Amino acid sequence: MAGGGGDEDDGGRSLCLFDVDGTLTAPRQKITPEMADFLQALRKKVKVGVVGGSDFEKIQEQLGEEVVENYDYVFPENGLVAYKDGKLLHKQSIQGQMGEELLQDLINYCLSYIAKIKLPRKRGTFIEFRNGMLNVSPVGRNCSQEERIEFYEYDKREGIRETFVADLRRDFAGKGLTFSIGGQISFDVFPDGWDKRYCLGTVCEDGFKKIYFFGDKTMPGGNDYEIYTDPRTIGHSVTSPEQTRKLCEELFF
Ligand code: M1P
Repeated sequence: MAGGGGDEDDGGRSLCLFDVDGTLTAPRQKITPEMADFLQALRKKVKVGVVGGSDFEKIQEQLGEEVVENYDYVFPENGLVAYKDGKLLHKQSIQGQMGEELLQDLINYCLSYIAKIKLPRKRGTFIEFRNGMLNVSPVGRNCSQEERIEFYEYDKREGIRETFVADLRRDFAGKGLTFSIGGQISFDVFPDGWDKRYCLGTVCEDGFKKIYFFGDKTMPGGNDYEIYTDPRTIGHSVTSPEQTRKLCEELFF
């Protein structure tokens, strides 16, 4: 556990914030009906929000068409896009923050870097331009589920993403950019500070006594690390959706 405070429920003035991939669902897969029902039962005890690195379309694909109605807060792209009580609160723009010059330097760098890597397979959509971040995938986001797993295993052995990110950190040092490996086939690039802590700005205005956070990438370098260790949250590190559920049962039921 990271952060301050105890674990007992305090009667509705608590918020549980969940990462998505690896915490509520298997990576990039749909939530199970059991887990979805469990979260609705949890909503009777505390407010429930989700904060993912993915964009809104992917979170909706995984958590269901009615995601903004079914959760009190929905924070795609680390909270750079924010929904509360079914309504869109705000959207950030990466181009506005970074400026076209730096953005193009980064895109050009990534495309030429990818062009030079030989992989078992390459597909399409190597850069996904989102509201508040760029998502860069050496294999390409168009890969199939089998190709995704193949790349993930290859990357674990060869460190493709780790080397790519280390080179970017060296070559873009001092430019105010964060490079974060959160999933299986890609990494995210966003301005410093636009990590998952960004969503805390929104929820802290709502005066919760306790904000719990549950995530699986909580080690330094993981995309849950900053929010997990933030003093405003009570951080819990989990290894699977099953463990998330068990922990919440112990804490809130
Ligand atoms: O939520 C974690 C990550 O999920 C996806 O990663 P990948 O497709 O590589 O498994 C992406 O949406 C990524 O942006 C996100 O951080």
